Amino acid sequence: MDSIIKPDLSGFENTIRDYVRYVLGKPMTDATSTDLFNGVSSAVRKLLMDIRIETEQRYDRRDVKRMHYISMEFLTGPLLANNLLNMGIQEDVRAILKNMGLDLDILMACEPDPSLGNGGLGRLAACFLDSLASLDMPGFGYGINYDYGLFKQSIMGGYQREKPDYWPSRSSPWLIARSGEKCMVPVYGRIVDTEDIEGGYNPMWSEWKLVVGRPHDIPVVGYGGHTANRLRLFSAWASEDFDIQIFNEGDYFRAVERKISSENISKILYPSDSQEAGRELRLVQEYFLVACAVQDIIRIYLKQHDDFNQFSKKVAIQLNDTHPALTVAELMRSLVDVHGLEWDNAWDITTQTLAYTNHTLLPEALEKWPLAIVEKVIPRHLQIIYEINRRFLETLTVNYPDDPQRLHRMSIIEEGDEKQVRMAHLAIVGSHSVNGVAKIHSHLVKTGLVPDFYDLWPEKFNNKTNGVTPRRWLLSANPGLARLITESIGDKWIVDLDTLKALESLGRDPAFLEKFSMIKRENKVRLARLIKKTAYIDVDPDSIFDIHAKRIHEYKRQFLNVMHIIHGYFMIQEEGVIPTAPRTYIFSGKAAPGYFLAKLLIRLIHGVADVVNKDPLVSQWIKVAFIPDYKVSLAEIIIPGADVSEQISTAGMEASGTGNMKFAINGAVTMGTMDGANIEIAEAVGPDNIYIFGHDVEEIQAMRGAYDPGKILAQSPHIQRVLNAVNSPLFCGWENDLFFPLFDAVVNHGDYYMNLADFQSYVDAQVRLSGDYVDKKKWAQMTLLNTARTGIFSSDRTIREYAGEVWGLERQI
Ligand code: OAK
Repeated sequence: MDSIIKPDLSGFENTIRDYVRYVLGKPMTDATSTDLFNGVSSAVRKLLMDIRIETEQRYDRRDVKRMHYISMEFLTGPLLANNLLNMGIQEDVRAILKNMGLDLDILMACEPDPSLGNGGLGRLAACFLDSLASLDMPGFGYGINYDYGLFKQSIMGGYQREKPDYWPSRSSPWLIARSGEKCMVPVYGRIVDTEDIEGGYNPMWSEWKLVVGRPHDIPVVGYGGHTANRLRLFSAWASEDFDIQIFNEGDYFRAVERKISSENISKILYPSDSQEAGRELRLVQEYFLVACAVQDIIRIYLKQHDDFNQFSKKVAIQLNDTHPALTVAELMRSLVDVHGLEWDNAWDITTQTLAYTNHTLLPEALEKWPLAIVEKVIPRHLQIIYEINRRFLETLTVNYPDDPQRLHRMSIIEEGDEKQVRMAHLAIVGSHSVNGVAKIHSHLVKTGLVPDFYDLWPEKFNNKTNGVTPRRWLLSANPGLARLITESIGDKWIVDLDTLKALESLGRDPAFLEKFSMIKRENKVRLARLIKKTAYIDVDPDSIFDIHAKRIHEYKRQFLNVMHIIHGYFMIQEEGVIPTAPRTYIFSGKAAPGYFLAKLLIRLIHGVADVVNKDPLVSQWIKVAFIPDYKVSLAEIIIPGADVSEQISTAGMEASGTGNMKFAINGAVTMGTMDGANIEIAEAVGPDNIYIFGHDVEEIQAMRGAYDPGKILAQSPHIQRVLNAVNSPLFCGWENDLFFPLFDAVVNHGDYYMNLADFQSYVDAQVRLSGDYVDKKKWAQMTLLNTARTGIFSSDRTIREYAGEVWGLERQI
């Protein structure tokens, strides 16, 4: 590793003082903690800018290839701690502040989470940006500067309540407004000349309204402080020219209304995770992002080139799921309509530049846009999509002359009562690479999701197993463990996580194991304090901390977990069977505001918690807690405090998971199904260091159609007891039949997520786990091996794979 370049901190204190005095207009004595957080951040930002400018000059001088990661979500989490650690100055800054009578930890706690993402896909994008900068690679993010991020969750009477999350999108110290580089985005309007594109006509897209994209940059500094890339987020503004035109017509209110409606585009992040939003405004958002990004990318490219001959050699674009799939049409439009390239040339450039990552197999999350909406919002793009499809189907006719059914299946346009654009097909046709995010998932993309495309272009398909950044998820989130690791094996792990392997042999050293276990205990104490503060529940740090933290979704099977808790309750209550070890079941996660069953599940968790925690006997062995408002900053406390990581999705449904990796790296033992990256975690840690249960993908597939939960129910008095309790007043009190819909989905509607099929095997695995936990030495060794053997789940490894196999991106040290 190249040594850390520490920036010069001589002016640091003065910058803070100047900020408070000259930006905020206050004497230091009046500054609040938030003022001081902003002051410190602006001093850090100054250092970041020096690195950022040097980095850009280095890239320009070398005319490097750049990769642009286009994503509707970037879930960065708080940035101060991470920036300080990556620049290697956290302790120096702590000392400077201490000298000023300030406490860095208190100031860091003032930073709001920029929650510009829902979950997995958005957090992955943030980890990737950290890895790109840490690997000194020219990789940049493009996203939307939402005024409102993901809603804030509170719990009232056991129910989820949503409140808007108005984060300082216009005043965050990390955002640098780039007013000189705005993008003009035409939207709506109509086509007035529909002549054939090949005829050399430039069809007239007229009467569009113009929206302005204003870039705001967040610098992303890599570990070591050598490289700072940027995440560029666009805010939507009304075009002043256009408003003035209406204004001059005398219609002042219409001019203002139009301004407001344009600015709605970047107002709010859609809160549905793995579910299609299907609203016009969402399509406008997707297009707005893509149009701004493409314009910006081309502008940057043309600063150093006169034509497009080098474009795909200098530019790579990664589409984070299908949300930015309109890039295919927008890049074509730009190259053909704006820059005058021939269609075939433009198409070669487009496909050689673009690559697409799929993040879900769930049918309800696969984007399809009705033609009517696409035509209304972006009529010219629809024409281009038709033309792409026409040519694509033509080649298919050559490849599969007697197979019209196949053409139907593969067409970018889905026929039917309501014709729709299949965004995944558009992304696949327009890209040179298509990847899934874990081995099993990539296999299922090829064989289950789009087998026809795999048959046509097998070489396009590849796997890139996800990863997480060790800087945020170990160095920053778990300082105790990070320190112990560095003391024991040096600090190379921070940039080469595979070196954690060296910890394996220390498992034979009782003193080391003792230290390792003590750190987990301290992290559990820290988590217990959080639980007390947010859920008002006392929990015992010596009990097993069993954690299920992720979005609430039927396929993630929080219900199965709750069934197991209820089962444990009855075993103690009715059968006097005491568990081997006391356990605290900890849940955290948001439900999409419109997802009825997921929200009801949150209510059930609280109902069960109420009964269990109040029961004088049972509560000695089982406690249940729900931590509200799961977000990055809370995950950084929750994950290091876990003994057990619940990763129990129905096999075949979780594309990869990344929480599973964060838990394992922090020494939690996984209780999981053979799904997503759990399979690779099992491979890495070995069968003795993970609890695998339930049906695997093949078994689930074989069962579909013939699966009868009623049969399992009839044969299991335990399951009957659990489900009858769910459907009884026990957990809902006076709110009669409250949980019937959850009961009904499992008992009367086929149990689509197969909770019952996996129940017994889950219970058995949990019993085994409790038995192992009480063997302190064995447990400590297991957890150590989880940390030692999960180095491959660093996002540095993932980014190296993308860089080498998809992007052709090189280190620029
Ligand atoms: C969200 C909206 C639409 C499509 C996919 C998602 C999403 O967040 N998918 C998640 O992506 C993560 C990163 O690849 C995976 O680890 C999760 O398994 C997957 O659900």
